[in-house]
Amino acid sequence: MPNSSTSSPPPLRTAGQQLRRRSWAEPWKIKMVEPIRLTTADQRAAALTAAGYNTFLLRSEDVYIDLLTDSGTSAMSDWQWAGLMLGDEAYAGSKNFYHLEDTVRRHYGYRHLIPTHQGRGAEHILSQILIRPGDTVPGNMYFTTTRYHQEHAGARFVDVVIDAAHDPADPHPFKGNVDLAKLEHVLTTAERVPYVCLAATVNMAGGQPVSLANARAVRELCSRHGVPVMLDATRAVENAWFIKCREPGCADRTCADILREFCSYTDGCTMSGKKDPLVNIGGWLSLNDDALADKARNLVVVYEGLHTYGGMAGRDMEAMARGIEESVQDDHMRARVGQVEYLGELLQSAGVPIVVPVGGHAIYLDARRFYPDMPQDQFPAQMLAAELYLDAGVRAMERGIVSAGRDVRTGQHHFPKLELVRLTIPRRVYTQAHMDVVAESVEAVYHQPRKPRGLRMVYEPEYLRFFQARFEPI
Ligand code: PLI
Repeated sequence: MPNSSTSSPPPLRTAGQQLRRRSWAEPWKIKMVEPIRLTTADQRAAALTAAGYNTFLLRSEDVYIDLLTDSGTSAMSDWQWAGLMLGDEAYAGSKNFYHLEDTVRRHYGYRHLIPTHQGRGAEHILSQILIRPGDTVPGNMYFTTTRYHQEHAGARFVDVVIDAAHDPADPHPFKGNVDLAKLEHVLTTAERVPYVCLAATVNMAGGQPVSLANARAVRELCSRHGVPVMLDATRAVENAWFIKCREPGCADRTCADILREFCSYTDGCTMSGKKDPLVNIGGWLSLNDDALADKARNLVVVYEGLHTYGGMAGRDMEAMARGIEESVQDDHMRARVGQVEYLGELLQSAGVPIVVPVGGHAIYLDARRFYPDMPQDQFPAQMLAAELYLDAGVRAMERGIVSAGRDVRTGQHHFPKLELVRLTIPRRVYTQAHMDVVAESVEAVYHQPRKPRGLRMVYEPEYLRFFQARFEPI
């Protein structure tokens, strides 16, 4: 792959002292493959109609290149697969739990580990133990399941991310940053703020990072108000990589070192093990406060499983502990984020409108600029994801008005400024050639002269509607 701005090794000089472009490659080779198949246009049209124009409802066998999500879709290493054979499936006190606990303490730094089946399990427990009806939870942009659990526990979510995060073309290097003035306003005016929810990176803004300086400032502000900070650490290692590449004074530090400092500004975290930690299932809740951890352990046995497995098999905990070790290696992160940047560079050079700067786990297409005349309530991003699938069998995900859902108080659609389609890159799964095919397909859809008219929603589930909603073309 060609060098990119943030992930390149130092440029080499030839004898003539001219700068020479050097490529890099992934720090792994492939040991096992899974066949995938390209379908015909007619097959894809039939599959899309059967799926109600919702890419979540497609069968994966009908997908050629699956960029729906990076969640649980990573390829595990041989060392992780070997770990599966060492699963201690005791109901209580599995040795894999203690290995995981030790690994999380070492790399994330929190005192208590409460395992859960995946991220939303941790969000549920955290929301239940901290939130009281009528509370306000500020955060740097919403995430679907996180906000759902906050609202389900009776809170109102308030977005305190910087304005640049809502502008797909703003090149701010840390678009995930909290706007400290907005946060202070909430802290001083809201009746009760149980905690501040800090996500790193910010998924719905395009996988955008938070700077160390901003995390430190959030910590200081919250300490003055006596409010804890809870991190959504789902992609915090990717966030650490961006800090290394973009924040002054951090270039010579390791991701692992930056991660530790970042987490030290927070009081606990929810984690989806299905992202950074390179496993197909799993998650956890971490807390520093002993009494709060006790409360969480009391609840985890009701909803997830015993406090030493929380819904995971022993082998899953072992694979996750090993995945964490691999995820904090700089070489891994260089290749992981580098592949996303590679796709971003291809699309930008073809003039395709994407969110900039390119984020950590995905390329986000700006559906408004694909279909400038389509009203937002005709679901431009949902339509674009459908058109991408029709073109070459690439599966993407809507991240716009459908994902944003409805305001719990008024029942009206949320109308987010960002109307995006996410091309999410699973870790260690696809090659550079797959990225080339994706870029060519996106370019073809962008330039096609016939523009679709949009969609109408014909079935709307009550909760997290984007997963199962059905649509028809207008
Ligand atoms: O999918 P879970 O329940 O393991 O994790 C929920 C979750 C929490 N926070 C963040 C930032 C996420 O991205 C997240 C899950 N994300 C999914 C499924 C995604 O496709 O992005």
